Amino acid sequence: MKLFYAPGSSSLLPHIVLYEAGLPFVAVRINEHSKVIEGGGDFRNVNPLGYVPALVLDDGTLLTEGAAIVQYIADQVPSKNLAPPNGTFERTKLQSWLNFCSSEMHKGSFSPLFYKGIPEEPFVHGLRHDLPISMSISKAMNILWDRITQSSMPTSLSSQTGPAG
Ligand SMILES: N[C@@H](CCC(=O)N[C@@H](CS)C(=O)NCC(=O)O)C(=O)O
Repeated sequence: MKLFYAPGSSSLLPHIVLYEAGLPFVAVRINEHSKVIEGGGDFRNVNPLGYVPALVLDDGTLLTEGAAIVQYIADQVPSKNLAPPNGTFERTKLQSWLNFCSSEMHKGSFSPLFYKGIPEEPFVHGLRHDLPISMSISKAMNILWDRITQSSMPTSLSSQTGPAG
């Protein structure tokens, strides 16, 4: 397997899970802005969507979306108990958290901070563009923090209730 990653990005999640799984893989670094693969090549020829993480299986199949990739990896090594078995409610709760992290936190809250065109000036056309971003971050972080502090430290997100309680 090949994991295409960029430092300081959400590709850290499947990177960690691959180590936890103990599966052999090659980590291939890309520049997320220029889309150049370290060692040569255009990353868009690997993943036309242009973003990491991207996992290329040994048969050449491409898998994208962090939430799906980590579950795929976990399912390769059921003995490691990295995720509850498919079809159980525990698995559904894990999926609930993963979806919360990728939508509410990642794309909904933090991604806008990395847009190159984001203006320094908080007012654009008379509207404050920074408020929705900071409110979204604050809401998502509070939900996550509440869940973590309401219980003893979780060994896995699936052992907790979902984001809604
Ligand atoms: N929906 C994707 C989003 C992945 C994503 O936004 N990756 C960022 C790094 S954290 C990226 O590669 N951005 C560069 C781009 O979108 O061109 C997922 O959940 O895996």
